[in-house]
Amino acid sequence: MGSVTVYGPPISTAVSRVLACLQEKDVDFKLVNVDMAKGQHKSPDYLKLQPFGQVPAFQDEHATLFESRAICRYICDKYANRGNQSLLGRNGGGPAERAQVEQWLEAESQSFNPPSSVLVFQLAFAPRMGLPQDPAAIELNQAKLARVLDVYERRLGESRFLAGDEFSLADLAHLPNAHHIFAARKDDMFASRKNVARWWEEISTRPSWKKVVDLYSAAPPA
Ligand SMILES: N[C@@H](CCC(=O)N[C@@H](CS)C(=O)NCC(=O)O)C(=O)O
Repeated sequence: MGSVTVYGPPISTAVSRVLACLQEKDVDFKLVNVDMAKGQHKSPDYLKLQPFGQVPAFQDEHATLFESRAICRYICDKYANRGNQSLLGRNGGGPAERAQVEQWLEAESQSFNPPSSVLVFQLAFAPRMGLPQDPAAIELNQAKLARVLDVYERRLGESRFLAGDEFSLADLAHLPNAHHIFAARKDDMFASRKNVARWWEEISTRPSWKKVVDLYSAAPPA
């Protein structure tokens, strides 16, 4: 197997999404830190890997990629026979099963991520960076996220995981933002919804995710 390199601090949500996928797929990787406090993510060399100057960037012998969710899809396709083999739907599950995963991956990216990433910044990273919090942004995005979680609550009353009865990339993609919201003691948004709380308990205690959280350190926020 060729070597896989991920560039970026593991505590960054988009980086840890890719790391969670690699752990779930049991693929070895090298992690290269990018010192964002020093602006390394905007350096000419780094921009050759990630033209928007963001983390993560990803490289293996065949591809140089950015965008965490696209990287995760690539890892699942390329390492189809390794680790968890149903992250994009079960083998033989067909297009309808894959489409369910894609649908909920899009829901994560288009509906869950916008309010939750504002909350992650406001609640987790702004304090670490010594920046003031914006109470109006927190309130607005908590309300937006609550509406998304109401939809999840109904869905998770019908199935064990978002795309069906198997853990998939769609569930995995939620782990980083949800982790930071929990760490900031905003867990009541999840705990007050029975099915969401059950789902979160199940996905956040997977060994693959625990290994990613173990990589979090006093690294600068991203
Ligand atoms: N949609 C991108 C988002 C990447 C992103 O926003 N990364 C943040 C850290 S989580 C970053 O690099 N921020 C620094 C910047 O935008 O200058 C992905 O999923 O990879």
